Amino acid sequence: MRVDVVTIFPDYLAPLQLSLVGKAREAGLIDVAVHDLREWATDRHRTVDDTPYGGGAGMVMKPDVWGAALDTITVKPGEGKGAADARPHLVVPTPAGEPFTQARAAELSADSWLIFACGRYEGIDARVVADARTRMRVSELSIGDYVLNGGEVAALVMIEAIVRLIPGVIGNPESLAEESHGPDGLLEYPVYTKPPSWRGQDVPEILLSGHHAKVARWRRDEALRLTARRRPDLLARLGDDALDARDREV
Ligand code: 6GU
Repeated sequence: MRVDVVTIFPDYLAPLQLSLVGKAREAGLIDVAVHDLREWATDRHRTVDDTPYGGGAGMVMKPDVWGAALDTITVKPGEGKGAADARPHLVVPTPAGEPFTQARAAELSADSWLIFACGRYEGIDARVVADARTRMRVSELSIGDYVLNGGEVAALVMIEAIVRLIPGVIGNPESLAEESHGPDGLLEYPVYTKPPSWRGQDVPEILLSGHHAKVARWRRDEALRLTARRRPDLLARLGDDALDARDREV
């Protein structure tokens, strides 16, 4: 997968060199490039924003600068960088976007080329997304119901969630099946390691029993209870066949 990030704060994306995403880069599973939007500004002050039509507070990012940036990054194969068979999917982090979920992360992890357009200020001139839609897939996505100062941190969040789903990035793919927001739609059950007793708290007896079926049942019960308590919205969204009669007793 190729990942391009366009931002006026390239340093904000430094964590992409680290840890899981950094290792995926080193292993050649992903190719990440971070671009400074100001490279496409044309005036002496490298201006990227201007006052909003219709008035109001704040500044709006200029369409001509964003248009030039996206044109350069997506030049046709043969003319420049774009991988020959790849079609870009433009992701625009915005608090006004559709929810970024584990399902969205999984879909995006199958794409061969993602471009993250990080806006600052009051946002990017709306014509940039409209114009991009004429030649590429575009998703405007939000990571949650709160406001950040810009799309950079949201892009980091999304890239980490997406990249760990690319085959080969996570050592043991079974660890993806049992985590929160995994295939069963439940939050993850609590986990324990040694010692068996710590500060007066004992590891639940059943986990020491070696009885695999009972352990599995206990974990499912705990996952169901936790989800009902913390995220009743997730339980309500499960399909009719997701819970059996035994689950419904919990
Ligand atoms: Cl994706 N961007 C910004 N700027 N703020 C956010 C967000 C994204 N998601 C939640 N808040």
